[in-house]
Amino acid sequence: MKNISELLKIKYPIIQGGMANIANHQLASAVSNAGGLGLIASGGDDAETVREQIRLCKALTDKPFGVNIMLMNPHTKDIAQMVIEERVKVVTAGAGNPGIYIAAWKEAGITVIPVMPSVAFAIRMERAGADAVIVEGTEAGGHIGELTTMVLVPQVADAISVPVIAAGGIADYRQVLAVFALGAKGIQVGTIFLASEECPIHQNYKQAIVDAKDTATIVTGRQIGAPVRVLKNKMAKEYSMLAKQGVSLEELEKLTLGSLRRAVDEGDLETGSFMAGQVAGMIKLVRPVKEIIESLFEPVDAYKNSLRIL
Ligand code: TUI
Repeated sequence: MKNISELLKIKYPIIQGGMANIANHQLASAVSNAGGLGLIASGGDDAETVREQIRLCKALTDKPFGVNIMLMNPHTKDIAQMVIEERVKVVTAGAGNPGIYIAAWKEAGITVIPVMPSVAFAIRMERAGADAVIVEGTEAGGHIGELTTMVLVPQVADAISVPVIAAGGIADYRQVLAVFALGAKGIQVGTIFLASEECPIHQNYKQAIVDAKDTATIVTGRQIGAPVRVLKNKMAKEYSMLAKQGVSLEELEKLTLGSLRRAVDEGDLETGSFMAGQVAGMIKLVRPVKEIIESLFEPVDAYKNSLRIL
């Protein structure tokens, strides 16, 4: 089995999460230049908006980077075609089933990495031609599944033969060691990059991550099958109330993406939706992307001989 660094032609086996409305060319190029795989998030954007970000990213790095496709996006079909035209190297796809696009992406030489919340879906995606899978535990921020990283990673690693990339609950080198021990060959992290100098979000959002305690996040919308993890605030309570009242999934998506923009662009602490993983409680500093990546892996190098697992 190829390791993740070889598969993606990167220095460290780390992918930056495809955070909607946040992960633009600026963050993606910083991560790729620091030796990870940066991702441009498509969120709810149209294909031309994402194409522009890809071109801006190409101008800032000659290293590989990828595009994350959020499959609930109504523009998914156009974006799926556009990434082929733009010769994007890697596509990650979450919040749905990318099955119908995989053959065309593979044909175009794209490395395809779907995000999964369950073993059954991982088996289906391996059969459909996925090159690797991202296994995302419920500790993660944003739209999540039910199972924890601790429980899901070893089960998926046992069930498939393509490499597993663990996501959800990773913000320091101990958690990197833990997921490698569980069978992962790489990591995807999002929340820790929110607290990076290069992350293009409002200062209030970064400060909210730095200030967060262990119990700072809650999951909204679980009752209606649209669980989204955010920092607790007035907006989170309102969202929960609306979800209980049976507002449609489409309405809730609009509300979520609208309020995410208020968090990201305006730093609106009351009505913004500050998506974040449980690890927000561990993050104490805003640092450059390069320093974050090195801090995740350099201690791992020092420990790996004694642990013999990497
Ligand atoms: O997609 C994410 N995280 C996200 S997307 C997002 S933007 C958004 N805002 C409001 C509503 C919806 C989205 C914010 N955070 N993570 C990847 C992920 N994928 N987590 C869970 C899944 C997933 C869930 C079900 C993947 C596949 C799936 O089912 C596939 C099937 O057909 O069984």
